[in-house]
Parts: sequence; structure tokens; C-alpha cells
Amino acid sequence: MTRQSGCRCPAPSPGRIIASHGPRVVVEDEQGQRHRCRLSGRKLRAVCGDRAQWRRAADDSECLVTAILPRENALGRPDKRGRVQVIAANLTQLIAVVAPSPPPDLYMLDRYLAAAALLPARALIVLNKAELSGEAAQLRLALKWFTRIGYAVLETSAQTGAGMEAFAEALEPHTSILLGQSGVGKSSLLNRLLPDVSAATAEISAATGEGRHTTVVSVLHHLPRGGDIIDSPGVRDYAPPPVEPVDVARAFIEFGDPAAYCRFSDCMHLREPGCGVREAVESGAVDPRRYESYRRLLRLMRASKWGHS
Ligand SMILES: Nc1nc2c(ncn2[C@@H]2O[C@H](COP(=O)(O)OP(=O)(O)O)[C@@H](O)[C@H]2O)c(=O)[nH]1
Ligand SMILES: [Mg+2]
Ligand SMILES: [Zn+2]
Repeated sequence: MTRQSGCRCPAPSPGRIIASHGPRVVVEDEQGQRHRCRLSGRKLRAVCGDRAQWRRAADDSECLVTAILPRENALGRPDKRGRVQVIAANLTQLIAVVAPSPPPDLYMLDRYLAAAALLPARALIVLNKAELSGEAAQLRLALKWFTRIGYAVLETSAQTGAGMEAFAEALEPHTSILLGQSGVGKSSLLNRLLPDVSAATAEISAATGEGRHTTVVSVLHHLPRGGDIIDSPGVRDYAPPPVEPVDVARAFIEFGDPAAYCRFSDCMHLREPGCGVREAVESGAVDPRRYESYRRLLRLMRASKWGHS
């Protein structure tokens, strides 16, 4: 016996956070059993996707999360006070959903992809409402640039079900999160993947004591074909987390090769002489819109209270 004879506390075992609402969480153990838990200790913070240690309290009255294991990565967003609020942890894939309506915002798409590059996690672009072929034509053309620089693009229709097989396959080996402007069809896609998603969400939310307010609880769902998806209300107007201005260039993956030709190793690709990235923009190898997007994001990071200039 390694435990002290006076303590009747059961030993902690490993689990994963599948729902969180403040100090109330739901942990799934290694056998797939779910336990309603309280975070022990004021400093503990847990989000969906976290790996945790948990145990029953000595009097068996409740379960306690005693530790959060180190995170592989964490997706965060600045809150109103400029502090980073973590939305989900241990993600391997960010899915940026775009659609012909509402009018697509490619600068926002760049920011989702930037967040994926910095996490780091795989990025997948999903063009939903693809059955609206006329309206989708222009967006499809714009997305060719993203394919060219190495991003995976899938077309789906949550309405007709087209493309859902390939989408489910792309989700299989990953823990993913859906990002995208309001109205692009994130909830509809999730419903296609998991027809009983609202029932599952309500059940898990009830376990966190938030039964009625299912829209405020983040939930990790297991997909029938394999893979997990985190459904979080916290990503509606998602903006990428604070990054150092030098990190912004890293978030634009196609700048990597031309940046090797910059005269200065700390080139910010703005007005410096001998800039490989600006030359690539002039020669057409880098999309001028993406370069403009880089400058906008850099300005945003410098102006924001979270940026460091
Ligand atoms: N035509 C079409 N409409 C869709 C498709 N997917 C979702 N919608 C509609 O788009 C609107 C917004 O969808 P919703 O799933 O709520 O988007 P969310 O805000 O991203 O969660 C709803 O009226 C859906 O019925 C699709 O593939 N094709
Ligand atoms: Mg929605
Ligand atoms: Zn440069």
C-alpha cells in the first residue's frame, strides 16, 4: 500500500473533460463512464478536451477533479478585459466553415487559419451550402488560392447531405472544433454528423447544473464514425488570441519560403529593403489579398491591448 493508512480517499484515475461550466465539469473515464465532478481547488481551470485526474470524495458524495494534465495546446480568445479565456484544449484540427451566404469574409477565414497555424493544429476549410452552385461559384474560385498554398478544402451541403461522407472521414482521426461566421451552417453540419446532438447536449448540460442553458455549455461529442468534435458557444465572433507581431508572419503559411530570401532575418515584410515576401507578392506567387490580410492582422495585434509592440 502506497497510500497512508489514515486516508480513505480513493486513488485518482485519469479521465477527460467532456463538458465544463465554471467549477462543474463532466469527466469521462477510460471505460467511457461519465462522472459529474467538481474542480477541487480554486485555481483549477478545466475546458473540454482537457486530460484530468479525478477521484471520488472520501465520503463518496461527489467526484473531484484534482489536477489538469499539461495541455498539448489551448484555443483561447481575449475576453472583454483583454485576458485570454481558454475555449478548448488538446485540439488536433480546426475546421473553418465558409458559405456563399451570409456574405463570406475571407479576412475572417485567414484569421481562423492563422489560429490553426499558431496552435498548432491541422486546418480544414469546409465550403458549406455547396448545393447553391451559382452563389458558391465565386467563393469556390477564391478558395482555389487556399488549396494552392496547401490547405485542404471540402465541399458540403448540410441541406442535401452531399459531401458528408468525406467530411466524416476527415474528422475521424481528430479532436476538432468548428469555427465560422454565424449562419454558415455549423449547427446544421453538426446535426448531420450527430442526429441526436441536441439530446446529448441537454443531457450533458444537465450534469453540469446548466440543464436549461444548453447554449452556454461547451460539449465534446464522440462521432459515430470516430473522432471527437467540440461544440462551443464561445467561438461565435472568434478572434485569434494574442500573438507577438513576429508570430503573425508564421500564421501565413505561404510566407515561409519567400521569407527565406529576406535580407534581414527579423524582416516584418513591410518596408524593409530586400524583402522576399513583398517580391513574391509582386511576382504573383503570394496572393496580394493574403498579404493585405497579414498587414491588417499585424495592425490589429499591435493596436490591441493584448498585442506587444
Ligand atoms: N441552402 C443551405 N442552407 C443551409 C445549409 N446548411 C445550413 N443552412 C441554413 O443556414 C442557416 C444557418 O444555419 P446554422 O446551422 O444555424 O448556422 P450556424 O450559425 O453556423 O450554426 C439555417 O437557416 C440553415 O437551415 C446548406 O447546406 N444549404
Ligand atoms: Mg449555430
Ligand atoms: Zn521580408
